[in-house]
Amino acid sequence: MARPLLITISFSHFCEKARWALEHCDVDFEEEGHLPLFHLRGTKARGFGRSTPVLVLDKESKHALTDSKDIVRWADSQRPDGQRTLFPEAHDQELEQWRARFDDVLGPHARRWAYRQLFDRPKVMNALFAERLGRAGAWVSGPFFRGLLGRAMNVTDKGAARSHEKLRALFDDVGAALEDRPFLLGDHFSAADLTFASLAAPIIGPEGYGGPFPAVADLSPDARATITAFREHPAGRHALRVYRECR
Ligand SMILES: N[C@@H](CCC(=O)N[C@@H](CS)C(=O)NCC(=O)O)C(=O)O
Repeated sequence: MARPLLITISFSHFCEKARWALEHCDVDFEEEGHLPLFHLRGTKARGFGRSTPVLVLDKESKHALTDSKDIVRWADSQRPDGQRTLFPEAHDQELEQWRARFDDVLGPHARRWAYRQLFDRPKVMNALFAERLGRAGAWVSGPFFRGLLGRAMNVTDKGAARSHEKLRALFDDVGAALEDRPFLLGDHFSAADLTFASLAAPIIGPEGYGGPFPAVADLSPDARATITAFREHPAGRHALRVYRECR
């Protein structure tokens, strides 16, 4: 079989989740990274829906996985030793509950809060986009992208404040669950920790993030203070530790 192709928005945290799982399970794959909007050339134009990540398993038959959770599960089934360590059977239900909350709440709210901070600092956002568009291209297209992404995700002050609240509540629940165990499902690293840490990345800025990442030091003082608070929260400390030890 040819190497699977991972189509991404390079800096997306949902794509980081898929990338981390594939690397963790020693899958040999190729990545095709895009900027938002341009990603449609990789996804929609080829008949793979809109969103990233997409993992193309067979280019001829167009067999592909179009959701990050399915890519994580598939990656775990490909381990050379046959051990499915990311999905411990005994914890099926618990894992599914965490996964759904991380995918449905943490991922979208962390993204909206982070975009709000980027919109406040066009220079930081442009640096991310300049990697592919060049500096001039990023400056010229900046307002267009802010308008487009802002409308798509309702990136407003009010929206970001609501996201912040949701994130704090979720972090409190994760922190409480970790009071008596080193990992979310017990003694071992699993898809729950991987999903949590990758989707929390936009609000903690972990070292070892597998895609491009905004310059946290150049964000507003308020944004940096919030990131520091998330990093120091027991749940944030867990995500940072998991990045250090398991990424
Ligand atoms: N449920 C999807 C969500 C992925 C998602 O939200 N991807 C975003 C990037 S973070 C995306 O590609 N958005 C662009 C679009 O939908 O056009 C998954 O887990 O794969």
